[in-house]
Amino acid sequence: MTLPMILSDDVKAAKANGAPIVALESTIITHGMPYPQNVETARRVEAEVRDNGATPATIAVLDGNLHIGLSAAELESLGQAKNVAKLSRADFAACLARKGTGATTVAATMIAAHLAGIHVFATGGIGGVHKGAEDSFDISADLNELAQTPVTVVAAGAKAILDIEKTLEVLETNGVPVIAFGQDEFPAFWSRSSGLPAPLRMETPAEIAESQKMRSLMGLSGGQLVANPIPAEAELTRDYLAPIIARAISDAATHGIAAKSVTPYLLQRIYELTDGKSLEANIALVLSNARLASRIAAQF
Ligand code: PSU
Ligand code: MN
Repeated sequence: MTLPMILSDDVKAAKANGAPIVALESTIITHGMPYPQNVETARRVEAEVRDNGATPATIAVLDGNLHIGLSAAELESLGQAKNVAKLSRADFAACLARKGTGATTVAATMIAAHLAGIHVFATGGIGGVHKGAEDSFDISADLNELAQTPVTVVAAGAKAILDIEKTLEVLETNGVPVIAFGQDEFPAFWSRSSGLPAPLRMETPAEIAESQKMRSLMGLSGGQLVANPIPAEAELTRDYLAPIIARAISDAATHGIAAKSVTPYLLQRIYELTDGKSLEANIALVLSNARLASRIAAQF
């Protein structure tokens, strides 16, 4: 038995030339944004990576094959598909073994990137500790993955739908470096500010890449979380979002939303309650993360 992994021609060429590659996830396409903005955004993110001198590798499982880099047609069909599995560490192998189709979360994308020898990955926001986790035990597998798989993940922090303070605590317990890019505060996805300091602050892509390499030299497992604040002009303020998030969370409770459905439900509800403004902000921050990730990838 061999691993059914297919590298796109672009990714193969980049690997052969030692050129920078940036991994991109697919759950943001299938579960994070509505069609057709999801496909349009995925294309723009890939273009942003190319414009910044790196090769994009969007990762997904299609009919039992692990694709590292998708064609335009594959991206389009994934973006339109219904009932696609949302894969994390727990169900990734089973999906491949049963020849299924699934979108990769941050955790699964990190695993795939590492298998393909890719060091840097750009996304929107990571999963984290949900509010009320003391009762629900809902803590994203993304945090555990950051602790064990050596990939640098560029995100805009953690969403304010999460308990950000507990998310930072779990990351610290698990030995994950959390690096705010160019500011002291840990950013909160749609907002530049979370009210909480980031454990580390860095100013350059070179420092970030060197820190990851140093971890490997020390034999430390795991990756790094780079928290890149959303561009100021695209930000939604914490004050504006706080009541909207509270409403979305209470609606989720009313409808009995649980487990894997929580994050997609909240994102969709916040999109409705902000008249689409949350999606515009989400697109702007993903593009900005793709840019920074490309600059970091160039340092590896
Ligand atoms: N951030 C976004 N949109 C998303 C997600 C994150 O801007 O759709 C996805 C990522 O794939 C992340 C997942 O890994 O949500 C976290 O889900 P959960 O909370 O169920 O672990
Ligand atoms: Mn969860």
